[in-house]
Amino acid sequence: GADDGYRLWLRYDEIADSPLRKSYAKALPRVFREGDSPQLCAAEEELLLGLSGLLGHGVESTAAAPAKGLILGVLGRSTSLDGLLSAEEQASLPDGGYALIGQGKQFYIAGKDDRGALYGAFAFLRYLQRGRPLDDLHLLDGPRVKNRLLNHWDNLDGTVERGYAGFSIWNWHQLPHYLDPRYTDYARANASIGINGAVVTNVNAKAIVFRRDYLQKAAALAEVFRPYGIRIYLTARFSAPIELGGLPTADPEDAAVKKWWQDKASEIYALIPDFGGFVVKANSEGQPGPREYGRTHAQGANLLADALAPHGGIVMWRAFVYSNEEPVDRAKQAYDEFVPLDGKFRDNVMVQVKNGPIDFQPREPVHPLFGSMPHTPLAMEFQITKEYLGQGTHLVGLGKMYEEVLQTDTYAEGPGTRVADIIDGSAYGDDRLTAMAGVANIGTARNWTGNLFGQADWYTFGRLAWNPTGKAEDYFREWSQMTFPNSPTVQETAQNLLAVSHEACVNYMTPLGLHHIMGPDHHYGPGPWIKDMPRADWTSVYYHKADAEGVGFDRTKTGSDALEQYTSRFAARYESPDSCPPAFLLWYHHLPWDHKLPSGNTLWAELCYSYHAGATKVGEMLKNWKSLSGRLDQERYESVRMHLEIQEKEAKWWRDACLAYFQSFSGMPVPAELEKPT
Ligand code: GCW
Repeated sequence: GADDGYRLWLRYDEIADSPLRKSYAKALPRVFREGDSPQLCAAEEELLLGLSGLLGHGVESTAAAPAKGLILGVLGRSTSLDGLLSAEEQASLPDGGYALIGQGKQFYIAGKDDRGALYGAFAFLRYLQRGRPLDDLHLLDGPRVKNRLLNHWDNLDGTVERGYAGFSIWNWHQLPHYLDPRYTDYARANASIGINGAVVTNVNAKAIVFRRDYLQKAAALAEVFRPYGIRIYLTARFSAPIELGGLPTADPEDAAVKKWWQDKASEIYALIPDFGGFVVKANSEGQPGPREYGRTHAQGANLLADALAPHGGIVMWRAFVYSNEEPVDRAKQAYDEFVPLDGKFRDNVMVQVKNGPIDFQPREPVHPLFGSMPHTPLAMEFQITKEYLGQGTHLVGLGKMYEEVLQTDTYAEGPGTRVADIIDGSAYGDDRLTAMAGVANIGTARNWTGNLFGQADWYTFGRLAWNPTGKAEDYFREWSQMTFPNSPTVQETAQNLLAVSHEACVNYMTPLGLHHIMGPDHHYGPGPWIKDMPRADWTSVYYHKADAEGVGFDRTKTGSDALEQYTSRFAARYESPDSCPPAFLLWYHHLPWDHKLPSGNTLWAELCYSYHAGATKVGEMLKNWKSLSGRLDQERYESVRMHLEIQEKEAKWWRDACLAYFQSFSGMPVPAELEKPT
């Protein structure tokens, strides 16, 4: 039948393999929940929904522990779980952790706490959705990062900044009394991948969200989220004390300003007792901030942190700042501004850092702040929405990019200090405050993300926030199995598309370390020629610096020396053009067009081969998808096919536009074998 993708990866279609289905049905005739917290009740409800769907018949709950069936509870509180785990095992579970255990004819979902039970229920269902055997079930898991958040860049008027899946799902006009069932499904989907926080407003914030009626609306959302273990957060506009409070200043050292924020925090917590805290973009791209009063980012962050601290809230202060003055190298600015502040933030402040030093480019080196602020907890900010990666139309599995970043060795505490180790706190032996945030790609589109494969980016982000050392391919497999159940062929193809697409995108957009050469403002399509913008660092020519001699941004000692912001072990890999990995060559070096690469090709020829390889790969992706015609529902098949047709056309557009532009400088011919029309 028609399938609009609304159910995401929580489809719960009846399992087609009937021996498998029957074996599950035999093992799981009923469900018993011991305890009645809202999270346990939500977990049980999900189990009944999921089991009934997967098994093809109603599964019921019972009032006492069954001799045969599924038992759900919280360790230390539900007596039916007593003795289930060894003391050692139990102690190894972090908050939010769970155990899935099979013992004789009973199966247990044992949460370390209420949230853990909920995550365990979703993990158990995932197990069945993936057709895994129930024999000898003994699985312990828990989150390695404490705060796993979606950042919605959603405006109160319903538009979404850099959103490509329709409008905001938050209907502020109808809140707090009308609760769209979609809010519950949103919470279920997030809980299923362990997301435990939602920042529902744009970082380009409006003060009005702190007005009482808006806080009541936010409180209504918080109530829907609560059974699913999700806390609500809001973005704080730094000048709110002026705009909303009528004060003459927002100076963080002003007593009346401090009082205004304290009162506001108390008002918020009276309405939302588990309110998460504030995310702040200050003194960046026109947003107000402490610098206007000659104060530092630390003083600004601490003002809000002090207001939230008595209630247990946190501040996530963004490091995405760059000054109004024209910089020599924008990539260096956040580091210069924040490193001197290391150790000056309150205990409940995190600095939230984008994965790379420029801005969510198809590929960037890791941000130099990772590993450079040992006394400040750093939160990772990834983009799930694909602002610079083909937006709503291109299929680009972001998981590979997340993994590349998280696995990068910063050498900050010696070899083996991966970004993942900094994010989960293990690098410095301090995991009191850890976080990963993803800028959401969700909107009112019937399938939530517009592009069906955008669902995979949401899914993979959540799984990696839970375990930043995880492997993207494992999560691609899970998503594909759950999204296209009952068809291994479709699953394999989907998994493969996710695995190859990021590299393909980098190749047809910005190979060899090129960056920021897209169309202006909207950031869609090629625009290497862009040179007239209000700021030099919003142009393309600022970044590629192509001329008759060569191309690339010299960030070594002879140039901006951005490499100096990294550890010397890290920098050593990139310093010399001869040993610099080709993927970052033009990020760090300005090189002649005829520079010889290890492959034996000239730089110009390598650029041509890379652009062509990217476009060719998209052609293969389309062909592979088309081979699935008839193997899945027409609606999802067609939707992906049409998007891939666009992507194929636009990959060639990127290739041809960029090569023609760069050729006007290099004056060199495109290698003959690439000249065949495609
Ligand atoms: O990526 C850029 C976007 C802006 C965004 C900004 C930021 C929310 O183009 O739209 O604003 O980054 O992250 O603050």
